[in-house]
Amino acid sequence: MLEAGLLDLAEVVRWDLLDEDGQAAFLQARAAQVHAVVTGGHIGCPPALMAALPMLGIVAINGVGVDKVDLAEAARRSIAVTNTPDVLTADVADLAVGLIIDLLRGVAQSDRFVREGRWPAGDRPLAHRVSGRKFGIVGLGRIGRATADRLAAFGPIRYTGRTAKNAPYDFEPDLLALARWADVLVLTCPANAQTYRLIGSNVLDALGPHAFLVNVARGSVIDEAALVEAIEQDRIAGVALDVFENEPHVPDALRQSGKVVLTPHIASATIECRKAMAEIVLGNLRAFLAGTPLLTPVT
Ligand code: 8YV
Repeated sequence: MLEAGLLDLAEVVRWDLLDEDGQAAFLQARAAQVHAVVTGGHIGCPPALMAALPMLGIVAINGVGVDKVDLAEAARRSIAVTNTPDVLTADVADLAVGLIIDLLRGVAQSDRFVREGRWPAGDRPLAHRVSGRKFGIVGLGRIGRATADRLAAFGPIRYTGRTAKNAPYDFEPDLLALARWADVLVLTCPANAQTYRLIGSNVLDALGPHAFLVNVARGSVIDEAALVEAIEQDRIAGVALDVFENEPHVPDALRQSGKVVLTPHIASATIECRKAMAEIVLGNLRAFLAGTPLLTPVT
């Protein structure tokens, strides 16, 4: 979808498909011919690449997260940065709800149980009720709000973040207090210096052995080593993760634990969403090439 549209606009070089030597050779021969970088939210534009492209005018992110682009450096060099807000909100919120239901009810595990022919030997152990649970949201931005609105059908909602929002949910400024209250803590905050490894052993212990954690934000928001330890020591009931510290690599301890539901960063990966995201990326690039106002500049 996106790549086909890009080919209509300009020459496209797939940087991610070049090996180290190929990347070095490309930069040596053609660095000054690159005017735009198109990238994913969780990939961004590495500082060394940005520095190596003297004519770079735009970094067009095919995603909402801007954490992997040095915005200050981009501003200093007058490089525009765009992202794709709004169009992915519903899909990410939908997946958060799906992960919660899977985590508490054991949907994926039950599927494996049937497929592997284990049913005739006996029923699955009982799972956990979703309805009536208390849901804590970390970051009530667009995605957090959409997630909260869906979860309000299941149980009470409280949220934390930098400031109280105009929302029909209780604001809890103290993350630890929110974790102590919640049965399910859902991470929907942006990745930045303030949220780096925000969820460490103190928050995991505030959640406790009967509570669950869901991450559809960024891997960097959780201290993954602390999480592995909490899972191995039964200090938390279960975890569902769509994002990881070092994607696409997932620690063995997470892959092997029966308390963990894993998805490979698919929150925005629907045909409808990716089509809408691609249209915004292409719209921004067309505007950049035409010198007209960008559709969704990151400010
Ligand atoms: C996308 C994301 O998977 O929006 C983001 O920041 O991380 C994801 O929704 C990714 O950007 C797709 O390229």
